Amino acid sequence: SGKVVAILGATGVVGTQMLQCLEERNFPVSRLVPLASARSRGKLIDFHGEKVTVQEATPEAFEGVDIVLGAAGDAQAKQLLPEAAARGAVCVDNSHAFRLDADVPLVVPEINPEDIQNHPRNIIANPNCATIIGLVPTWPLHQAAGLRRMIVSTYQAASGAGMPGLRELERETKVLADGGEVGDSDPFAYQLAYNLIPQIGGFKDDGYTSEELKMQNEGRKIMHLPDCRFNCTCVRVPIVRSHSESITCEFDRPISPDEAREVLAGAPGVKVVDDPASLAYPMPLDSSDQDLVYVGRIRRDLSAPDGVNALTFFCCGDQIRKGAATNAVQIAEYLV
Ligand code: 11C
Repeated sequence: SGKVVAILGATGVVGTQMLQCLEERNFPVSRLVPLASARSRGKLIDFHGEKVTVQEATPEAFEGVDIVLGAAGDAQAKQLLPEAAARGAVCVDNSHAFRLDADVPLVVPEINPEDIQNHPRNIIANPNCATIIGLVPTWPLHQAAGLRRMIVSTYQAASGAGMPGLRELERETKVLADGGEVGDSDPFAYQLAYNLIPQIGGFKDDGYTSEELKMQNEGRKIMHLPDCRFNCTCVRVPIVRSHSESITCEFDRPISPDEAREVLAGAPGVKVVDDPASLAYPMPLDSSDQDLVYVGRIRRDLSAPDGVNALTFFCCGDQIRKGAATNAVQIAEYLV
């Protein structure tokens, strides 16, 4: 017997991917309840070969629902998920709204699945996509050598900003190919095509953006490493999907690139693509529409004071899949 599963934000980039992940992974769904804003009410979506009608997301729509997969924004999540939880549903939420609340677990199943069990508010949070993609390969290295510090630069795809971001990159690319002018670049602050934008989210303390602080604050909570030090720079790049990250990790103990490759080869959720001789390294085109995080370019950090306790690597992962939908469905699998 399956579960009644609602998707809040079923028509967006992440919601659509959640539906596909539920199908692919044969999640036991007895009834699907796709929910969206009033604008999308009545739309038909395909699920396991049948048409299902999108309903307006109201508190009453969660009656009888067992599991909610949240793919809406912070405001909608804050307003509606407590209503769902009060009606007995367990919510796996992809928004930022609850991630740092002490009584809400924040989970990457490859890292801290044991945290799923304790969800007193019936809400479990899915981390930010750039956090998940960076931590999946970092965690097994931490287990091997003890993580002390992470320095991260991200290269984040347009679709990280949802359907509007995806459509805007497509529009700009076409306009420029036709010799036109881009004009306003909503939802981005500047033209993204043929450009890079070193700002994701709003500016906060010390000149860091909200996206950059998510890596630190969510990373510490997920890995249970409250003293781990982070320095992150997040950059939007004109890529359709799959976020990439250049990561330098400093450890308590020595770890060589060969040892790291061996550890990562046996780690869940990771695919090692690391053979410079044959020009094999992770690229976002290759990791798009895949659930694994690709990792390569693994090498010593030549700038590390002791020379042996730090590594640098490059990773790419589909932020709509592992960075959002797949991770949420994996958490839901633990609930059943
Ligand atoms: C981006 N990571 O690529 C962001 C989007 O906290 O879930 C997701 C923001 C979040 O723009």
